[in-house]
Amino acid sequence: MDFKKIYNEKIKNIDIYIDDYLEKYKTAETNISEAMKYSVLNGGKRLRSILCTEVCVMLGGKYEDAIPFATAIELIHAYSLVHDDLPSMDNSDIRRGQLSCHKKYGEAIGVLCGDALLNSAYEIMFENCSSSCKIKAASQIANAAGALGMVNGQVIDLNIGSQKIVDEQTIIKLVELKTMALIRSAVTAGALISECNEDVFDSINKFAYHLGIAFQIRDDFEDIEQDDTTESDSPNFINAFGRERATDMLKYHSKSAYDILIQYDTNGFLCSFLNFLFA
Ligand code: GRG
Repeated sequence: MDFKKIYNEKIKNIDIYIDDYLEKYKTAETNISEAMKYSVLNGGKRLRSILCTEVCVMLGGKYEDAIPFATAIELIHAYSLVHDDLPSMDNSDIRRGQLSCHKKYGEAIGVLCGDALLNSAYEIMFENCSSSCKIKAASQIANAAGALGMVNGQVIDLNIGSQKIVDEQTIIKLVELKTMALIRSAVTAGALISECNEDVFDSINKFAYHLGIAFQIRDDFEDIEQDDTTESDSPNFINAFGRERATDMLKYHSKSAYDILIQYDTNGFLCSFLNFLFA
């Protein structure tokens, strides 16, 4: 399998779908629709949306049923990045190698663009909630993004403030909420939409847990490598657990995710995707 080619095609298909969906906001006749497109279609791995559609298809569901929900998750992810970059949060000028939304359009539009993206995610889910499984998937996605999920993770992160080192429990909780919740909901939404049985759902849910943790540890290592330093300013797996334990944890969680996935992944795409993420 030419993984890179297939992966790029999947990204392209998702981007076309998102681009088409966001067209309707052009009728706003302000620059909000431009800011929305700018913030979503500016690159990114499309990890969450690909997980949602591919898990659904892998478990016997239809791509067409999953893609609106995959789009919603990608819109929520983009909103979180736009707001995370704001001066009151991470104050970042660059996102995905380009000016962050508020740097390009101003801070007020940055706030409003995040709001609009989040609402557009709910719009597309409502428009497509044509079965009880899809309603359940939408509910899990909303829960993962909200005050018991990603938003709370961000609050914990803000409360940690400038402390470089925090205890292991806090790091795990932070990651479970800030990073893993949305990734997990992408996977579980895909599984719910496929209408798989409960045993398969439970197993796929465990896969998502291991994947979410592994993904954040990998991101922490990447941050350190990019900054060309041995230590990051913010608390992460490496300064909480030490390099060696963090490496072991990365191996353990990525292997655990793989071992579950391989039982279901008949066409091999998602296993290759994991290899690509954790190579
Ligand atoms: C503002 C409510 C709110 C939440 C912000 C997503 C987030 C929470 C903060 C961004 C900072 C960060 C490092 C979060 C951890 C999750 C993570 C690794 C995000 C980046 O996800 P990727 O690598 O990004 O999938 P791309 O650009 O590939 O889509």
